[in-house]
Amino acid sequence: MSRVILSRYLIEQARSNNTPDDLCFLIEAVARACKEISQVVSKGALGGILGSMGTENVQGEEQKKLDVISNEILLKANEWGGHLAAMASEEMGHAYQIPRKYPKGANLLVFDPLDGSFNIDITATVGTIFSVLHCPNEYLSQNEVLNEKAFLQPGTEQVAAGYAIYGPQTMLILTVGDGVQGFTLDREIGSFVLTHEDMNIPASTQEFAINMSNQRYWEEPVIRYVGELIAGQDGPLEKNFNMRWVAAMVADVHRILIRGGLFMYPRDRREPSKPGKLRLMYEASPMSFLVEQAGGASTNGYQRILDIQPKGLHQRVAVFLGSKEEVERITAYHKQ
Ligand code: FBP
Repeated sequence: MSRVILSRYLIEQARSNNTPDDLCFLIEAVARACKEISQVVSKGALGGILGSMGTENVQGEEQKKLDVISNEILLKANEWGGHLAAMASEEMGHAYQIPRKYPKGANLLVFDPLDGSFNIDITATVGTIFSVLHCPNEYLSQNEVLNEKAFLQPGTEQVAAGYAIYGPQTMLILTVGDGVQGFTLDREIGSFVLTHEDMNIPASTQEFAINMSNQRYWEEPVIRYVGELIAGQDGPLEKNFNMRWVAAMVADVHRILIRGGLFMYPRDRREPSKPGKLRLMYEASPMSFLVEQAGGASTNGYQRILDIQPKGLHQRVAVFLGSKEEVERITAYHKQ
């Protein structure tokens, strides 16, 4: 069987699914940047790129060298293409304006350049998460600074989303709204090859992912539900569950896309003003688009994450995503 590489998949999508050409070119540019990030990440200590920058990002979080390097790689790979009105990222306080010397386009690219940063120094899996939106016409102008309100659209408005995962293999997982496709990087030819067509999340599961060390800070519905998971076949769920926590959302979500499961990062009482740890625009929203396209579900405990109207670029949200049966159960507990 002839191998389908990313370029062919995108060209066939443009032909059969009316995926716009500029979106296909944009995704190719993001994929190229992820290949470069994969190479840089794999150098580790040999590349002098481990450890901290000694700076903080807009979230007040320590910036790893690779956070900043990955952010730069994505900016430089995408700023010249003419497909973007602006970019935004976890590592930048404000939107990145396309330099005047380059043409602007009608898409917006939002990303977490390196998700799972605290896994870098221990050579555990990390990844890149990205989301593509259309820039509303009222914000489109070749000459003016883009108002970052243009980004503040609910996740249902995404035209594409995906992640690269830098693990034993480097993979690109992508949706353009026509299911979820998985591509594995063939380093010998430098191409992403379609290896996982139409990925699907089983509706039921026996595996969950949560950081248990936060248990004393959880709200009642989460305490109740995780207690039932741990009670296993002797409890109300009448089946045993396994637990995983890779501490890199891309890895936990990838496992769920491969074999099902439930990923939870609830809000907790450590910082009651924060609705959760994970960011809506460039973590929860793109991952929710992928999960729903693969037949799963994703809520913040009360509503569909894709329906949330963002109020800020770096807004945080509680996340319960994965196998539909369990997402519906934990969401029902929040509503009781
Ligand atoms: P970063 O984007 O700063 O890495 O934070 C997000 C994240 O690393 C997720 O990828 C992961 O699921 C979560 O934080 C792990 O949080 P914790 O370290 O509290 O378990």
